[in-house]
Amino acid sequence: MSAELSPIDTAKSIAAKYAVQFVEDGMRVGLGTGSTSAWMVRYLGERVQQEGLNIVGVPTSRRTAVLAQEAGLRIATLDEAKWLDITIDGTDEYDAELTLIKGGGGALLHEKIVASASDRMIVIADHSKSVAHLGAFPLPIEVIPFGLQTTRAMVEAMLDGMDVLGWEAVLRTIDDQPFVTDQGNHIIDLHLKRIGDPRHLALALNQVPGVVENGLFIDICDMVISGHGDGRIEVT
Ligand code: ABF
Repeated sequence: MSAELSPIDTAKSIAAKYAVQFVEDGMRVGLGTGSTSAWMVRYLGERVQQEGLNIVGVPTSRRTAVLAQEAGLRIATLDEAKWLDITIDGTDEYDAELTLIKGGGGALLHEKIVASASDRMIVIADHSKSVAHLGAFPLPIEVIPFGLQTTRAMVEAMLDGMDVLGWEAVLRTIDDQPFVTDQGNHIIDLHLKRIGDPRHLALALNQVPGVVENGLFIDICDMVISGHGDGRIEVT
């Protein structure tokens, strides 16, 4: 563990540093959002400076776009890149099937689009994100502003028949106002405690009118690189 980093930051930074080795010259790279991804952007910038790598980054959020430019990375929109060679992003939970819960940072929509438009998706995380069953972390969904509370009620009604232990749907707020995503939508956090059938739930959620996307990433992640506070790395 580095002397000046806490165990959690050591875990995040070593996972991020390990992941950037998979980026090759000429690649189009999806850049994730969150504190672990911030380490990745920093290390990727260092590789570009030191090795003269010719890569282009596609940020998954405004926050990441700022970090990428500060790190000296060339960035482009997803439309300009068209398709990506690799995406490296964080997560809130991952299970043994590499199914993820993402969206704690409110960027799940762009993250899922970018990750799905990539030949390879690598997740970086501290090892606390590893779970036997998904759901302890509230599942974020992105919903449009129109009829927000009605959409929330329809989601809760749908959850009643699902293989979950909890049913509460909570509008995410910041400073007592609804959180607004980069896309101008809102986030509802679903407190499900345990998700028995992620595939069924993901399909049912996106059928509810007003729901744009959900934070379950299924069959998208190819590899998880997780770090421990003592310096160990696990690759799944
Ligand atoms: C982002 O990374 C989000 O989807 C997820 O919520 C977040 C995890 O944040 P951190 O890396 O700070 O734990 O991709």
